Amino acid sequence: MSENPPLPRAGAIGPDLVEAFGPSQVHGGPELVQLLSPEGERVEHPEFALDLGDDEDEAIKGFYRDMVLTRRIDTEATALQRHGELGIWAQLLGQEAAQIGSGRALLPQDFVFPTYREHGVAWCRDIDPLRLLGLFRGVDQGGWNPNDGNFGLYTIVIGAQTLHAVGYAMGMQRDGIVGTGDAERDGAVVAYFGDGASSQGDVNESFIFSSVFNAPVVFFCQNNQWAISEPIERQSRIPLYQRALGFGFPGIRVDGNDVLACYAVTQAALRRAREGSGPTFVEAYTYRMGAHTTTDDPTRYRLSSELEHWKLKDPIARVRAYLTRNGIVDDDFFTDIEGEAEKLGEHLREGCKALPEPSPLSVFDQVYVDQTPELAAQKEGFAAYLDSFETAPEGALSR
Ligand SMILES: Cc1ncc(C[n+]2csc(CCOP(=O)(O)OP(=O)(O)O)c2C)c(N)n1
Ligand SMILES: [Mg+2]
Repeated sequence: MSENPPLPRAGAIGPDLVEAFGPSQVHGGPELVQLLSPEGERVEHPEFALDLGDDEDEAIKGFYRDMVLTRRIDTEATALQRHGELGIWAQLLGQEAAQIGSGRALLPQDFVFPTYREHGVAWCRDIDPLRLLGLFRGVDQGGWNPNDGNFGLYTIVIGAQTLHAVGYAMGMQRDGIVGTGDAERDGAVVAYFGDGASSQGDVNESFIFSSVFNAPVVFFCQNNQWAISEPIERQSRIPLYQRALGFGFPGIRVDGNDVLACYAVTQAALRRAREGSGPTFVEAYTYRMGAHTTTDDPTRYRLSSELEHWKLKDPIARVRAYLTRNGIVDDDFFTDIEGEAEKLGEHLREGCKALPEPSPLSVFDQVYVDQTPELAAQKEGFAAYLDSFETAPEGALSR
């Protein structure tokens, strides 16, 4: 934890702004794009209309289901870690709207570069959540094929995936699948990262490359207010989205707990990228309600009143309020989803324990597409070493 004198938490966007402009700057400020209030009331925004196709109610019901099931994946995985079945788990509690809203704005031809917390986006890309557990159980080196669902592997090295994203987007430009006017083919890339990552050199270099090469990228930053124990005040003196202007592309701050606004803003940014107009920075203003990971104890560095404040902005509760208040669903709708969540929980609990243990030699098989002679020799040597045991050493995996 930092030894520096504490900065005021007011506004979480730099004390000077709140001092200069007053309470309107607190908690996101007036620039925050919102389409659904924390009380579940629809509000309009002059620049971002909600375009959910023919059946808006059905789409919003779908978002609700996605968010509830994603939260269930998260709570089951957390419990599995507590039972010793996973080595670690990175919770997304509180960030469901940011992930489902942005994830559902993607088209099949878009490509995603996630961090380690994007379980909701993985859900939108049809990645079996059991595959996420394989990684956190330590029985898999990646979990899924990135070409299935155009969803890259989880990246633990903070910010590194933004470089991969820009490189991939520039490749798409060279493949001629950006800005052709063919809506079935034109694609874009979304790079997910956090508020803490915004301070990394890699991320800032990505901004520059994407800007000067006009790469089709949406930088989707989930500002969950914390980078482990470092608060947002230690990352920026201005709202994060305002940084984009300095790099030469637009930045937008959206209510990250509002699934409708996250959908609308990401959709607009993706459309812009696909049509060849370059990158956009989206700052989803949200909150990490859980711990950084299961190894972390947030009560050591933040006040419970902060969490209580954000609980009132819960991303799932506001959609539930909207659906109920407007008579769009009845109780059966919620009961059915609860039943689905139970089944999903079972799938995860049973499936996790049944995940196959990897052979120690498999580590040599997925380094290169074609095995190199050097690696083949190393594999042979390691196999001979394993064979030298009359009985397998305790705890060792069988070949
Ligand atoms: C290059 C690098 N430096 C440090 C770390 C250790 N680390 C893991 S998570 C994290 C904080 C990231 O915070 P943020 O970008 O806000 O994402 P969040 O975890 O809040 O989603 C750090 C410093 C790392 N994984 N990689
Ligand atoms: Mg963060």
